[in-house]
Amino acid sequence: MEHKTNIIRRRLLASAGGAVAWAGLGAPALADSTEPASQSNPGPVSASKPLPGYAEWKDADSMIVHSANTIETRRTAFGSGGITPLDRLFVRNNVTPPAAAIVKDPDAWQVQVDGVAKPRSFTVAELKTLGLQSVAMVLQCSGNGRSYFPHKPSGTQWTVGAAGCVVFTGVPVKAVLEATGGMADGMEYMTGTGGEEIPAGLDPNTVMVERSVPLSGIEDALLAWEINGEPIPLAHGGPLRMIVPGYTGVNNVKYVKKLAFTKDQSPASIQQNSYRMSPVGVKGTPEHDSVWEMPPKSWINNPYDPAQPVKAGKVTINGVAMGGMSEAEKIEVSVNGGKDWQKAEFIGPDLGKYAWRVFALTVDLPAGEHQLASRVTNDDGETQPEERVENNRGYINNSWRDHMITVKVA
Ligand SMILES: Nc1nc2c(c(=O)[nH]1)N[C@H]1C(S)=C(S)[C@@H](COP(=O)(O)O)O[C@H]1N2
Ligand SMILES: [Mo]
Repeated sequence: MEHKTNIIRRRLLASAGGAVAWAGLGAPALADSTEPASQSNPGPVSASKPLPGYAEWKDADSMIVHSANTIETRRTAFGSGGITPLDRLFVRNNVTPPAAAIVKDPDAWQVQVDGVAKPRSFTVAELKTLGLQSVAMVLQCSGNGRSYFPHKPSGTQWTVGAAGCVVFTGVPVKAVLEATGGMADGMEYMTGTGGEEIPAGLDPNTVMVERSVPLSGIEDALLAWEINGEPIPLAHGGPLRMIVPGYTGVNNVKYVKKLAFTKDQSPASIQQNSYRMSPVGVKGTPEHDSVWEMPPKSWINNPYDPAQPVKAGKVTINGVAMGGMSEAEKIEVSVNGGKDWQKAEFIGPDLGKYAWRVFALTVDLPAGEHQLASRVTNDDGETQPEERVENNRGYINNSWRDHMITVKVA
C-alpha cells in the first residue's frame, strides 16, 4: 500500500540530519520556532516507521508513525476543508488494540449499561433503535503539543498532529439513560470501559482503558458507531465508541464494552494516576486535576512545507482554531512573533462549538524570515494563552508561542 517515494523518504529521514537532505521530496521539515531540526528532540524528523497492520489503510505520506500505537498527522496534511479525512486522522492506542474480528459484524457488538434503574446489555443493532445524533468535534490527544514542553516529558513527542476534526454519529447517552429507567441515585461520573483483552495474570487496573468523566459531560455524549459517515474502523474504536465532545482524546473510549454511571472515578491507573495535571517531577495522583475538558487552541498549517518555498508578495496563511468547550469566536494572526495581531477570517461551514474552524488571512510578506502565530478566543471570552501550563506529563499544550512557526520568504 505504501508509495515508493514514501519508503525512500523514510530511509532518508532515518539517515539525514538536517532539513536540506529531503527538500524536494515533499516531506515537511521541522520549522517550529522552538525546535530547530538540529535539536535533540526533532519531532517529525526522527519518526518514520511503517504503518501497523490495523492502520495500513492510512495515507502513509500524511502520517508520522512514532510507533505501532502512536501515529500523527503531518502539519501539512490537515487540508483546509475543516473535516479531517479518515485516512489522515491520527491514531493513539494506550495498549494493543483488539483483533479486527470485532468489527466484522458491528451490529452484534454488545455494551453493558450499569448504574441505572434497569441495568442491561444492548447490541449495537438495539442501540440504533433508540435515537440518532451527529456531532462534529475535535478529537485531540491530551498530549498533543507535548514535544514543545522544555522539560521533555516522557511519552509520545506529538507536535500538532495528534488531533483531527471528525463527525461521530450514534445514539445520545441521554436516550440510553431513558431506555434504562434513568440513572441510579448518587452517581457522579460516567465511566466507559474499553474492549481490550486484559492479559491473564495482570492486575486489570494497571492496563485497563477505563475512563470516568463528570456528569456534565453527558449532555452531548454519544455511543457512536459511525465516523465521517462510515462504520467506525477498528483503529478508531469500532464497533462502538463512547464520545464526550469537548473532552480530550482519552475520554473517548474506543471499543466500549461497558457504560456505567458510578459514584467514584474508575480505579484504573489510566484514571487515577495518568492524565493528571501534576507539577513537573511529581507523579500524578487523584489529588491532581484530571485531564478532561479542552481549552481553546489554534495553529497555522500553511505556509509550512519547506518543499514549497514561499515567494515574497501575497501569502495566504491558514490554520485551524478550536474553542474547546465553547465556539471559536475570534482568530488573530501575527506575522512578527506575537508583537502585533490582526484579525483573520473563519472560512467554510460552522459545524458547531466542538468542531474546529479553518481560518485564513492574506498578507504581504517581504523576503526574509517571519514568525507566524495564531491566537483564538472562544465564545466564553477565553483567549489562547502565550504560555503553556507546565505539568509533569506534558498535557494540554495550547500555548500560541509554542505553536509558532518560522517561515523563510524568498
Ligand atoms: N479503548 C481505548 N480507548 C481509547 C484509547 C485506548 O487505548 N483504548 N486511547 C485513548 C487516547 S489516549 C486517545 S488520544 C484516543 C485516540 O483516538 P483515535 O485513535 O481514534 O485517534 O482514544 C482514546 N480511547
Ligand atoms: Mo491520548
